[in-house]
Amino acid sequence: MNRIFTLAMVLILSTACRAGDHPGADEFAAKAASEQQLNQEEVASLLQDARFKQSIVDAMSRPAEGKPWHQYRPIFITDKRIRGGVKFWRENEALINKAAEKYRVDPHIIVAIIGVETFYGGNTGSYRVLDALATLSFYYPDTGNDRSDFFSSELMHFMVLGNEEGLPLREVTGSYAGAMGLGQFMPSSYREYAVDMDGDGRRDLWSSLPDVIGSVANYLHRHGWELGQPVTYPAMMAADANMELVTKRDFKPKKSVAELAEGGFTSSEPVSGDTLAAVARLEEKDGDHHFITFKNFYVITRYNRSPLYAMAVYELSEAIRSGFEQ
Ligand SMILES: [Ca+2]
Repeated sequence: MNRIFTLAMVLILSTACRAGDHPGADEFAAKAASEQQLNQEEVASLLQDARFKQSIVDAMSRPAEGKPWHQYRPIFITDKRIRGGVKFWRENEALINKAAEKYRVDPHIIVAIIGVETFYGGNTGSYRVLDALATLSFYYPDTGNDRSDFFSSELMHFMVLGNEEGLPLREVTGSYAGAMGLGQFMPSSYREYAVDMDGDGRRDLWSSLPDVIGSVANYLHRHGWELGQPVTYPAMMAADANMELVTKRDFKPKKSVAELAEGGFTSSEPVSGDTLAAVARLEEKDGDHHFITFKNFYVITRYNRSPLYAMAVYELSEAIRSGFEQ
């Protein structure tokens, strides 16, 4: 009896020295030490505390972006979210104007991003980021598109971010994908694009509104936002339009508006023929609708690749602007 107990203790103790039973965790901790000069034991200990969450795998297997536009749109374009945006803008007008001017970004887009991401801070996510990133690094679901390398890289950035910003890595919460704060920054974006707008020496994307607003503005700026330029216009499609022109994944504008018109997609609003653009297709109840999309639409897709996301941000921003200007 005693020997069995001792053997059990030895097994428990020897397990505790490893980076948990997560497949690949030991290699991750070794890599953190060799490539990022992090303390291998600390990283292993963090991974030991990371919990696999089936709910995260489930959420990743059925993203909202898999819905057609007519089902996706009502999630984000609601009276409540529009009114919330007008209120958020009015309450933080000086801050938003300051960030918009500094980073040359249209203010209503900053408000709309924060509105779509977290309902102006009302819902910043309740998953531990450590659990989310470890689950998606070590147990990525079989969706036909394995993104475990991406999440492993984000997990590494998260570990580094802990040192850089003094974040309590066991406590930080975020979305099921590990996005943090009011603007839902992934760890790599946090490190690269977050700014200390209130000048207290830290980049705090949870409780400093200047930092949050400045960071969202800087993110858009760094990805090439064009102040005052259009995001998208509805397109008229000719019966014999070249469907090859419809973008599937990458909305980087590559064709001129004149070329698109020649291919059967004409902007409903006047645009200079040499402006670069792309074509988006969104599924309404009555069938597909097409849109001419510009650089600014592409910049919004840097936040989230889905054209549904970009269109929701754009529509919300316009509704907030008209509410704000009333
Ligand atoms: Ca700060």
